[in-house]
Amino acid sequence: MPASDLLAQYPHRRFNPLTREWILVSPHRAKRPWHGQVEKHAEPASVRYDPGCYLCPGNMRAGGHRNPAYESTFVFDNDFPALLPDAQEAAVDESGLLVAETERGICRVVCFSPDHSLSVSRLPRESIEDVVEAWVEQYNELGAIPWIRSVQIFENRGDMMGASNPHPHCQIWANSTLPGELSKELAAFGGRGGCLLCDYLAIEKTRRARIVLENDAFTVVAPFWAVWPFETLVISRRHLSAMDQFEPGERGALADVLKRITTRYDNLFETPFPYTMGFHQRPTDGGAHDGFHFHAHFYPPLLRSAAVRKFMVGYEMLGNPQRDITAESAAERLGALSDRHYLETAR
Ligand code: H2U
Ligand code: ZN
Repeated sequence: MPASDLLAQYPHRRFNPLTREWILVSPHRAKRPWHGQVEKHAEPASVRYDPGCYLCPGNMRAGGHRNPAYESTFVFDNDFPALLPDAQEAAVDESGLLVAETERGICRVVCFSPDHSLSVSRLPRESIEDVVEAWVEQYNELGAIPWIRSVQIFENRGDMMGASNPHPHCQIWANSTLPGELSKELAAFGGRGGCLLCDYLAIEKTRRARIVLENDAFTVVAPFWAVWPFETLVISRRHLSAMDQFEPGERGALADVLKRITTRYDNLFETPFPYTMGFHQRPTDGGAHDGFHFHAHFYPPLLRSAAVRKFMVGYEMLGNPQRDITAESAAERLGALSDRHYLETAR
């Protein structure tokens, strides 16, 4: 039997070349009965304006700030920032065991639209392009601050992923040191002759077993080393290291793939599909980092229905991450879904 068929049947380890970590895949296990936690079926937000929402136009936020009557995107400094720009410098190091240092940073929130009821999957493409434009501006503006070395843009969608509010929005944390995931990836990109993701895309294009969707500028794959059941990786087809290198068509193309993958996610279990998504881009520490390849990760927790999620506990916390369905079967399911949102086809 070919090795790939055996891997589809038997427990095996897969290597993540971006983080240089292993994950355990147990394809035979997806059939087991489940008597664990059942999540409530989340309904999409129904009102376009919620007077109690701190992100809706014209409403009050914490600390007495009032949102303007914004009509497209709206960016503001997080009222409860995890990082502060003016933290006093201090460091301790006791025998290499008690090691700490102050960290400076800037945290912002980006509202995608004034419409409280929408999500990336349901926003018009042009509105998502406005969001991409806001991200590019923020990457440039924050990245230009001399002590900012990394600009992390991320969206938590849904209660299950800790989002505090259904109003479409994301966060940006820009800080003075490189976060762990970016550091691992940077080392992986630097440790190879050619570009890791250009080479990976070339392999995926010949096999096509894990490609979920693509357009002229971006390919979405269920990566070979995926950990979360329906995890995907959005990779620019052109080698570019950050959003500041987008050509005009690439902003629209990114909006297109983001809308399509989030629509398919919603369609999978006919539910507003929770996820954490975010971009990994070139550090803004002044280095060239030409070898870094721009991409986005989608980490969604759902496994078998709107109600059954994957838990990263037990062996995952103590050993290695583990998954029950293969990346190939996840790609096949996502690839077969429509680009038309289930709420729109129902009308
Ligand atoms: P999340 O939904 O991903 O938690 O993002 C919302 C952010 O909005 C969160 O980081 C901030 C929270 O600190 N926030 C404000 O800045 N002002 C408010 O009035 C409430 C929440
Ligand atoms: Zn709102």
